[in-house]
Amino acid sequence: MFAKVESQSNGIDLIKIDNEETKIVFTNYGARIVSWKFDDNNIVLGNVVEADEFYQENPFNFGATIGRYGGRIADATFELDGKTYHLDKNNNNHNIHGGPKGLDTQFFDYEVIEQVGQIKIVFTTTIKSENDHFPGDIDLEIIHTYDIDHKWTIEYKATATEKTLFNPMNHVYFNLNRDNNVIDNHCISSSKLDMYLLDEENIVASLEPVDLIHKFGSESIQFKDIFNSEDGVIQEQMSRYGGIDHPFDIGNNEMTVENKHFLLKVQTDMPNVVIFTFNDTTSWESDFNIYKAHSGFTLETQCIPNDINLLGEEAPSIIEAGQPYYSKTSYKIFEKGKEQ
Ligand code: G6D
Repeated sequence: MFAKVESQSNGIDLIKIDNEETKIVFTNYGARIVSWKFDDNNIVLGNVVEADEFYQENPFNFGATIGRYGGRIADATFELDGKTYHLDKNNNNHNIHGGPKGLDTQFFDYEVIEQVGQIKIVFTTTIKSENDHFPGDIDLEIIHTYDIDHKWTIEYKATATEKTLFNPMNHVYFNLNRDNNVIDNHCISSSKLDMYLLDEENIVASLEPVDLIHKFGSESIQFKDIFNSEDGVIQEQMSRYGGIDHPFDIGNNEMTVENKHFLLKVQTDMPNVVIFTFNDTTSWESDFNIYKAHSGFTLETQCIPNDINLLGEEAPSIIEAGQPYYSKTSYKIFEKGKEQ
């Protein structure tokens, strides 16, 4: 197992890790994952060859670290300790993914650490209140670790100068199909799959989620069965969004997604997973845009978006000044029919 760094233009470095059967690539631009291959099969969406042009244009946040706040904050406004904060509106009337100067647009410092059986890349930056208008600056370390049994782990370590919101996640899109065809055939599984419903503008409408395991009578559900559900409530949501763009509660902090070739296991200490099935790919006018609806799906491990407006002082995304923050998510890929 070894790592090498390749510099492209625009300050973009690619950090390429080779673990024989699998290969994974990260970049300092947005501390993002660019590529993950099992033999010749791309299991994530990205562009290694023209990363320096592709990522600065791509509006879909491919593989990026998202923060300081993942998802939408309704009306780009929230209250904390009696003070009202106004954020940039970069999604209709709302703030999404931390605003236009979010972590996905930042160049990170980084260090590559090669250890026995694993390689770590430690990315560091400071999130500045003057850039995103949330209270407080945050010193942030994001550690991507790749280990010999094909597991990618992301750890977030942060400390804020003031009480603030912090809700980071990674916006990687997976596609486990060998032919990269749409992900409708993938199955999601967990001991709990409770889906929160959204209003007309993608904002969580109620804190009473729909129990999909109960609705479908199984802990393992194909995306296409959700997309084509005849259940009135689910059907309304699917036709509004063209697929899934919803937060979930999962069971025992883990879930899997699989097709007939691969199984992806996700473990997280974050309270929710937002699943987004890349429902509308048309907004990017570029020769790079080769994507159709459902070309991939995300598993954004985070606190429920807009938690501050839904839960006030109880919002899990609130962090206190000077108190170390830590969270961890891992994604492990298995090729079916092989012992690992
Ligand atoms: C997120 O939930 C959102 C989507 O609505 C958005 O389009 C995407 O990021 C870029 O997953």
